[in-house]
Amino acid sequence: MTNFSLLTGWVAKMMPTDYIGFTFFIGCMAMMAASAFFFLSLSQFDKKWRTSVLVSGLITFIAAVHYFYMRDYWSAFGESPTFFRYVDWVLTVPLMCLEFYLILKVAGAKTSLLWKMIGYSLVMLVTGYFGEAVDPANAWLWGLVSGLAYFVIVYEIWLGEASKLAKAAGGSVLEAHKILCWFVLVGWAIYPLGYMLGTEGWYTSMLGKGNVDVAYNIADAINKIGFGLVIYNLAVKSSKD
Ligand SMILES: *C/C=C(C)/C=C/C=C(C)/C=C/C1=C(C)CCCC1(C)C
Repeated sequence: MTNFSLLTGWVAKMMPTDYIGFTFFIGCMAMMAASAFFFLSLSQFDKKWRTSVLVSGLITFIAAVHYFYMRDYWSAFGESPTFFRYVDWVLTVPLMCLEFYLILKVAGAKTSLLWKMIGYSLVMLVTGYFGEAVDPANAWLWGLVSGLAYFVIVYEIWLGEASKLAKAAGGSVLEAHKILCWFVLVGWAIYPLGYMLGTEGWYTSMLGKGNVDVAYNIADAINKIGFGLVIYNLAVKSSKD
């Protein structure tokens, strides 16, 4: 009996119909595989690209660890692991800002750009956390503030200082920057949608209630692994020429 509970303590039971749990499980494996891929590819690149690919690997690796906990939390409590979710984002989104900065360094990006982007993303995430976990009665208001910070990020990379630097860099950096911009505009937009499905607000009558975790898990896979692959691709191209 003791052995049995010890065992079940290690591996929580997964119901075959638990589709949300399934996406946590797949997320865990995908993030792990992506990390191995990025880390093991490092030696093939020029020194100046290694840091960027390393950061891609760190993003998926940090996510893999959080997915391990989130999967477990979900199967134990059947609730959204909101806390782990936001800890993951607070670590990985600034690393994605770092990716923008690193590739734009060739055109003379300054650290002030990096801190600005990290600042916006922290406002976006902290207010999102307040709306989901601390003050859900005003979820729409927190979501609005978070959404504004998100638009500032979109503006910065599409039209602001970052976009000017990308144009100055030209070539494969500009190409990669453009794809990353699309990730932020389209891929990141899944998160506010998930948020509206998971919280109560004026939008609930239009969208209904849905499962926030499926939306977030799909978005994470697209954004963390896809984003990393864009950087990987840039490093492959630039190490050749
Ligand atoms: C790897 C994790 C990533 C790229 C997470 C990104 C998260 C967002 C872009 C979240 C945005 C939100 C809003 C724009 C409004 C509602 C609250 C959030 C935090 C879900």
